[in-house]
Amino acid sequence: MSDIRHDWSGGEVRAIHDLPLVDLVNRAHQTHREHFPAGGVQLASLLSIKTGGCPEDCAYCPQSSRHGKAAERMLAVDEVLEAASRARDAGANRFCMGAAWREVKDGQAFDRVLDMVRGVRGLGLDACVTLGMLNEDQARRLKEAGLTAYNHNLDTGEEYYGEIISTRTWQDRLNTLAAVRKAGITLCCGGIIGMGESVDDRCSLLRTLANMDPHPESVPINALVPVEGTPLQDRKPVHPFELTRMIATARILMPKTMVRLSAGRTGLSDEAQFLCLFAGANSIFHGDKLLTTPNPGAGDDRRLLEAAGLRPLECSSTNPAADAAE
Ligand code: SAM
Ligand code: DTB
Ligand code: SF4
Repeated sequence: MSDIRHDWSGGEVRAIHDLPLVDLVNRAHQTHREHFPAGGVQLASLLSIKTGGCPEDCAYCPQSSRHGKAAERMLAVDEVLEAASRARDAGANRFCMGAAWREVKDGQAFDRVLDMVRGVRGLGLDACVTLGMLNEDQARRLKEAGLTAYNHNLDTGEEYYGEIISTRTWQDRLNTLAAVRKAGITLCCGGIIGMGESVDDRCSLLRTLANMDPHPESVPINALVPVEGTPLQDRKPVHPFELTRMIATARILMPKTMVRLSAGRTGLSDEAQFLCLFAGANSIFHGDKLLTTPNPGAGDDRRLLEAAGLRPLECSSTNPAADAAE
């Protein structure tokens, strides 16, 4: 069994990341097999419950009001539960809801989110939300409503963070993550590659995540989706091997974590996606839309999984690795 460690040095992380690709992928795949049932991929579904008009200035994000996206109305609980039910019928067992908020504010909108969480859990699905910053009391109320996971990404390494976001600090991000942990909600925390960061910045992000104790239960690895109107609109796509390296390194550093091949799949061939899944990713977003940008269709995913000999992973609420290990 691989050791679960929380004391990785920068040099160690970089050395793993830079292994010959064939060795890196082999080691990551072995680690994956020690901790998870072979061939399982969790399907998660995403829904934007409140789109656009966000006061933050995240350079990658189409939903910032600075990048031209006007605010839309918040969805009603019924609309969300209908979408969740369709997602469940399509094979998803985790339903993630995102709001373009800087932070959670107490009041009607938050109460509605709590109802959505209760409803999604009532359908037998894991429920994850991403609502921006929150405090301990708000985290406690989400936990009481049955929330499985809270998504709050660090996005990039601490050293590069200031190039991407100026309206909130790295420490703000960590404070929210601590509030989520304190409430007993599982953490979903990852980042994006392809924003002009260096390999050291990527390794720095992975090191921060891997030195958390416990590790985040879920680490989404996104490839930037360059959206017109954002400062990063002209960024060139990363090579699929770079994404593979990021995923494989995450798998080795955090053996029991769900590593999610997240945004950016529409730009990847079947072969590239297969490589990422072989190198330790064990979840994808299923459904033809992420929050505001396109994602491969359900038919494409079905064909890919079938051709690769992969099957939707039946896991709910708990991370399957938690049972398999220790
Ligand atoms: N407003 C909340 C927040 O920032 O925490 C939640 C929603 S925000 C859209 C969730 C995450 O989506 C971001 O942290 C970022 O990692 C990811 N994301 C947003 N736009 C993206 C893009 N164009 N490409 C890849 N990932 C993106
Ligand atoms: C995450 O890391 N990726 C998802 C989820 N967490 C919320 C969001 C990706 C958004 C991609 C851009 C868009 O569709 O707006
Ligand atoms: Fe707002 Fe979240 Fe987009 Fe940043 S990533 S602009 S906080 S919606």
